[in-house]
Amino acid sequence: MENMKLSSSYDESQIQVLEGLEAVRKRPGMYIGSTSSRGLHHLVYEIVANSIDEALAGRCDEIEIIIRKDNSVSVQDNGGGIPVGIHPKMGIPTIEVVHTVLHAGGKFGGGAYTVSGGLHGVGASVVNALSEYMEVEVCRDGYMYRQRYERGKTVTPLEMLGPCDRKGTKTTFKPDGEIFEDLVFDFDSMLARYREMAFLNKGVKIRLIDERPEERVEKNLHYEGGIVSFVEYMNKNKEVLHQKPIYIEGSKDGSSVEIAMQYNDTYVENIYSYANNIATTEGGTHLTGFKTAITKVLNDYARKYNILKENDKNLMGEDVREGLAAVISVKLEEPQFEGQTKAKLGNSEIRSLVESVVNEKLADFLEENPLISKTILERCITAQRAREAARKARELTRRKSALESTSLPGKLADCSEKDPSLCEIYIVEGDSAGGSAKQGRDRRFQAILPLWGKMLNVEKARIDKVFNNDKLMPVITALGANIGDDFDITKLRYHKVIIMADADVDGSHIRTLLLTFFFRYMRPLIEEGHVYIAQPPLFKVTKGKEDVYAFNEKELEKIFKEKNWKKEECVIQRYKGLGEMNSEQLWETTMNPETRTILKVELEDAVSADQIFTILMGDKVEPRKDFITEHAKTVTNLDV
Ligand code: 28F
Repeated sequence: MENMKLSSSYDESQIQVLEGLEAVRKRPGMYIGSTSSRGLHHLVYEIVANSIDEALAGRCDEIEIIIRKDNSVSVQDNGGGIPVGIHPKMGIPTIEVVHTVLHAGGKFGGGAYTVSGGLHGVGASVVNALSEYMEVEVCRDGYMYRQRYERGKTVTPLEMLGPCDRKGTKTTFKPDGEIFEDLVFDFDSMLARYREMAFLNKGVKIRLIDERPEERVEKNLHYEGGIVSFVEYMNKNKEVLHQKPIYIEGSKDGSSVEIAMQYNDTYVENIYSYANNIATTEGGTHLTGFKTAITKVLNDYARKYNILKENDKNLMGEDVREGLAAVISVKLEEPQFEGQTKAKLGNSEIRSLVESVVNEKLADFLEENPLISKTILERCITAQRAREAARKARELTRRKSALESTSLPGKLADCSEKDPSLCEIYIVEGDSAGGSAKQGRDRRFQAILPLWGKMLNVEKARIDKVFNNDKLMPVITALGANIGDDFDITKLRYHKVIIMADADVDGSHIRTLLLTFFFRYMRPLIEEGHVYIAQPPLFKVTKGKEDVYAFNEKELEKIFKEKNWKKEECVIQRYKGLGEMNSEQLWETTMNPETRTILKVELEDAVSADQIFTILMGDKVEPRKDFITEHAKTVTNLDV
């Protein structure tokens, strides 16, 4: 009888299994967000998350991720190994349940097993369903086992391969070309991701290997300092106000919080928050608790020691966060993720936990380190004064614009269309290019803003300087969405903001400065994909009556080959700047949506973007030299 029951429940669950994974293949977006490059990378993340769970359970300290030549990926850990015994409810090996039953982790592991969890917490079965094949090898209890699946279906029963003296799990999978739009893994974004993982899980050694290039690349990511190392890494090209990051931790009722923070001499606030190792880019209760508490603690200290005098106003949040690099990592049993992208922590108990831990321990730190406290508070007070100055500058601009008949900048040649989603603005450096752009554009939906005057390096300036800068103010008013904390993307007047500059050193300088400005003061503009770089051609090739344009030397060669033209029979013109093109040529090559190429500026990873802008625009010369030399190398390699 008992046997009968077992086998009948086996059948039922098998049917359920197939339906489950079929559903994943039918609607992959529901489980991994999308089938774009992002979804593809999410597969690896889901598998690595299982290894991280093993690390959190104290059974694993090494994880290796290998990208193979055929774009399959292997992930291996030295954890306990996925159990292989027959699952009491399902009547098949547990490892098979884990890989073929949807939500196996939550359903069968008691729910609380995972704390690292992927964005959607769906695990190995989803990755399996979306893979051409998956092979899992487990070492445990002295033996090695293996099982293979294809598109979610078991194709070989669990095999026992022989004795094995290690422990752990190795999963190899190849994402399914029938599902994903893009099958190529991006090493740099994976490096950033797993470096972050290594910071958040101190002591865990993550090795990331790329076998695709001729010379394989191997990165070892291992930080005994955890999030303290993370903050040091964030500040590595910056001058810091105190040598060691401040580290605070505490826990209560099964939840824990860890914070590392260090001030640098820039005006930028960089706070990264995580819940169960998941980046909470929309913030949440842990971040709110942290912000409230540091503002209170610093004000209390400043009052107590008379750094703020009786008639002085309290420091505001933005004053105490200027130049602050910080990481907040909380771990909790039942995280509630809210918000548009489910990247905002909602648990209210975490707010009070973070607040009380920071209130107590940051206050202790300040009392014990009076010199550091003094440096930090002086800096906060300078920030407070600058904020006051900025407010005055802003009021002045508001008053000024109220006097003028229109608040739009005089140099702007606006378009007639009023629906922002159809409008484009070209930001053009200089006079002559601005002129041809104005003549060449389609004035129905293309606006032109020529830039004038001295550019401000925003990396070295506070917001009050930005409001006083003749070059940036027109950009701010033309876009119509304000800046900094007041930035409001719903007010944006053009959904495509296109930077158009020459392909030379000056052009690249203006591009970098504008991008830095957008990154520091209008970040959502970049994050939501509104910023583009125009690609004017470098060459014009003329043969008889035919003109062809090329964006670089490679393309030039391609034209000769494809058209079967001899160089001697052609006129090759090399454009030194946009100004050399007449308005028709500019329209045809760079502005006509039918024929132009524009590059969308994308922000894959905020930590490295921050570092690159600091390197390019900051004070330290050495890192800039290193960066430029390194990139010069890449360029030579490309040319070879
Ligand atoms: C390369 C990917 O997936 N590693 C994993 C384990 C270890 C255990 C486990 C995994 C039990 C009932 C769910 C071992 N010993 N790497 C991995 N290592 N899963 S996944 O258990 C799974 C749960 O259903 C494990 C004791 N307990 C758990």
